Amino acid sequence: MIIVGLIGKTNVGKTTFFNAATLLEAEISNYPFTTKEPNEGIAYVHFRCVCGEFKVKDNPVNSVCINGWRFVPIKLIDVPGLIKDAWRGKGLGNRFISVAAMSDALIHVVDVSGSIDDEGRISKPGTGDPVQDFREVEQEIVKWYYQLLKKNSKYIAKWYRQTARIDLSIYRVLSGIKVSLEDVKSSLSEVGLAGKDFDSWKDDDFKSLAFHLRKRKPTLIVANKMDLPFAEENLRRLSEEYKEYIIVPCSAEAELALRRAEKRGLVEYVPGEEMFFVKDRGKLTRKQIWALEYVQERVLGKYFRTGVQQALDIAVFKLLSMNAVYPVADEKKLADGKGRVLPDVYLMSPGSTLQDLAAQVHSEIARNLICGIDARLGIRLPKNYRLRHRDIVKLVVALRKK
Ligand SMILES: Nc1nc2c(ncn2[C@@H]2O[C@H](COP(=O)(O)OP(=O)(O)O)[C@@H](O)[C@H]2O)c(=O)[nH]1
Ligand SMILES: [Mg+2]
Repeated sequence: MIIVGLIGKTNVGKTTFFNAATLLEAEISNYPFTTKEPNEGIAYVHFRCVCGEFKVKDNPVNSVCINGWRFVPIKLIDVPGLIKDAWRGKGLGNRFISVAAMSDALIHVVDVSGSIDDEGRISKPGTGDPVQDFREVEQEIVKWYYQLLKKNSKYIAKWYRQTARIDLSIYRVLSGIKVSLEDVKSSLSEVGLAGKDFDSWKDDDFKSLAFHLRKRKPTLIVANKMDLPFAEENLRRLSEEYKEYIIVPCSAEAELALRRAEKRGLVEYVPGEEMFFVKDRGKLTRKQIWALEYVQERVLGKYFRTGVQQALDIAVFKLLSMNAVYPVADEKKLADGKGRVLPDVYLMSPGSTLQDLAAQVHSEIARNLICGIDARLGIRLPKNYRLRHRDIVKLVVALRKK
C-alpha cells in the first residue's frame, strides 16, 4: 500500500489533518484494515470512477464508490506521540525522521496563518513565519540525510573498494529508507560525484548529495489554517519563495468539522466536494450552526475545498503519478468471478505492466498470465503492456492442468 507521511513543525495541524483524513475509514470500509501503530491510519484518494462512463452500478470490494467517485485506500502516517512543545526547534528527533523514511511521498504541513511562534507554541495569527518554518524543517531533514551518509561512510568506503560502484555502495546504506538506486544515481550525477573517487570526498560533497537526495522524495506543501487571518499574504510569500513545490491551501480543522458532522448524520458531505448540505437545521445546536457557517464562509466560500482530500489526491496521482486500474474477470460485464461489478482498483506506479498488476492481484494469476483484454476496446493486451489510469483489464490466465 502507498504510504504518505505528514511532516512539519509542532502545532501546524498534522494530527488534525490525519484525523480528518482517516475518519472516513471507520465509516465506509468493508475491508478490515488493521494498522499496527496508532499514528498510522487509512486515508483515501479519489478519482472519477468508470462506473459513470459505463453507466453501471458497481459493487466495490477493496475500495468505495460514493456518488460516482472511487475512493482507494492508502496509508497515512503522522508523527507518533510527539509531546507538545517537545520540539522547541532543537532537531526533529528520530520519530519524526522515521515518518519521512517510511513514506513514498510527504505532505509538509505549515501553519500559513503564522499562529505558532518560533518555538512551536500556539499564539496569535501573524506571529510566526511559515516560510521560515518550512525552511527549518527542510534543513533538518537534509542534515539527517547528511549525518546518515557521514555515519556510514566507513561502510560506504569499504563496499566502494570492493565493488568500485559508488552508487551501489551508497544505495546499500539508504535502501532501508525508501531511497531507490535510481534516486542515488541521479543525485550523484546532478552533483557531479558519479565519477569521483569516494576516498577524496569532501564534507561539502556529502552535503550536496544529502540536499539532492532530499529533493528526490516527492513532497508537497499543505498551507494549513487558511481560515485564519494573515494566511493569504503568507501563502503568497510561500508561493514566491518555493515555486518548485505544489502548494495546497487547506483547512484541516474545517475538514474535520465537516467529516464529524457527516458522521453524526447532520450534513451530507463527500470529501473533496465543494459543498455540503445541512440535513435538518432544527437538529443543530447553536455551536454547530456557528461552526458550519464558519466553514462555509472562511473556507468553502473562498477556496472551494478544505484541501485535505485534494492534498492526498495530488500526492498520489500527481507526485507519484499513480494509475488506478480495475482488473476484472469478465470484460463484458466488468465483473469478477462472483459477478461483482468493478470490485477492485489497484494503484499502480508509472511504468507498471499487466504482469505487475497480475502479481498484485494474486501470485497464481501472475504465474499463469497469458495476456490481457482491454474492456473498452475489446483488444488483446500483451503482458508487458504499460497500464494507464482508469484502465479496465481482464487478466487472461492459462487453465490449470488437472
Ligand atoms: N484555525 C485552524 N486551526 C487549526 C487547523 N488545523 C489545526 N488547527 C489547530 O491547531 C492546533 C494544533 O493542531 P495539531 O493537529 O495538534 O498539530 P500538530 O502538532 O502538527 O499535530 C490545534 O489546536 C488545532 O485545532 C486549521 O485548519 N484551522
Ligand atoms: Mg500532532
